Amino acid sequence: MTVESTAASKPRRSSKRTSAVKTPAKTPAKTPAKTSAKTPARTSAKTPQSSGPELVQLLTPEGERVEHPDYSIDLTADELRGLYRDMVLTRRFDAEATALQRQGELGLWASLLGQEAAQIGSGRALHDDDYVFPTYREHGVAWCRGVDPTNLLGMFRGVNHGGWDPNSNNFHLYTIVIGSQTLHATGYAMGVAKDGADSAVIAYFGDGASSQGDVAESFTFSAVYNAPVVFFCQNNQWAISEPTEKQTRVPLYQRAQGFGFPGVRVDGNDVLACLAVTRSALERARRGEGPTLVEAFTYRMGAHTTSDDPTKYRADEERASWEAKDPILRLRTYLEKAGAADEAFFTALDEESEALGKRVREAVRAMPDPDPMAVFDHVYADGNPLVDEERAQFAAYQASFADSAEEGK
Ligand SMILES: Cc1ncc(C[n+]2csc(CCOP(=O)(O)OP(=O)(O)O)c2C)c(N)n1
Ligand SMILES: [Mg+2]
Repeated sequence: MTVESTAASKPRRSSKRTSAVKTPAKTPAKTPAKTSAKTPARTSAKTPQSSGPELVQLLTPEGERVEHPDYSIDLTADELRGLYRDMVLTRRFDAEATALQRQGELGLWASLLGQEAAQIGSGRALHDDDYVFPTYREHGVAWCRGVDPTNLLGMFRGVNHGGWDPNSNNFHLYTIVIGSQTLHATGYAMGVAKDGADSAVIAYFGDGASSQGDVAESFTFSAVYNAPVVFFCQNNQWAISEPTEKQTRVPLYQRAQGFGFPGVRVDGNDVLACLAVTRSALERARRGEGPTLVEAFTYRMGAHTTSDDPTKYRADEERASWEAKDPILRLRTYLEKAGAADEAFFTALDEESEALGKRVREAVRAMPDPDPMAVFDHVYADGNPLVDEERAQFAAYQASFADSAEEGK
């Protein structure tokens, strides 16, 4: 099935390849079965969510390399080890952050456990001059962009509002308001097109965010203006406690068709497939052929955040079934079978992981508390009377503690 872009705008750059990206669905996904009014919607809505023949996969959960007619990849042993290292170190960093939250060093943490392949595969598909608009869970993408992992923790410790300069790594600040970054990405991509630049933009968002109006608006604008943007939806099956079947009655990637651009579903636990599919979508954007929706079909192995308890709403068996599809384990199996990595490589990586954990721990504990008054800085470029009033009130409140400490002496 090929979905042609209906965008009227001309491609920004001449290109030898003008054909639209094919969606890999050889067999159209089934529409939900008709149900009687008495049948609970929950049962029928399950069907389109399951992974079907439309899933692009290059590495099976058993670590076997398979081919796909529309997507191929040929990596050196060195590149394969690089992807493995990225995923292992990202997981180690993430585990350390979760532990630091439990020790009271962070206020909150949103773990990416299970989503390493989606993030490293897509992150490594990017060029330096591409621009990334993440959610709050893209620690693996941040890693690929060269953002120091310790910088990701300041906001979660409550000592800063972000922790890095977005323009240093072309990696925007984390966005908590779900879906809003897809509009920022679309606007940015429209600017890229107007500048005649040949870079691309990628927006990350979740299955839950796909229900936001912002996402629908960004799909419309990017399609109509032929914006060079890739929408990378990590369908991790849950939006806090809401399962994906409460967000959509069709597989998410099929939504793109209604907006006039291609959509593709990739095995989000297969780093090779995520790399190949994202690379292809970014190239299409760079050629001036407009947006693509990539749905990375994956699973949130952990809690939504450290404030959440998933045992309240999902079954242990579900998690266990996804454990068998672990993204890191399958690449390790392949590396070993292909003779692309030896014991010395894995041992050295273990040591590197431990060193990263230690560095992160030490950096977090050493983060200085901010000046409480700093919260009023940078609210308005030229100041504002209301903020000035609040600043004065808060200064008086702070001073009251010093006064009572004096009285107590
Ligand atoms: C506009 C908006 N509404 C509600 C929330 C509260 N909220 C935070 S995360 C979340 C679920 C997001 O789920 P999903 O998009 O699937 O991303 P995931 O957390 O699974 O990565 C919600 C509803 C929010 N941050 N922003
Ligand atoms: Mg989700």
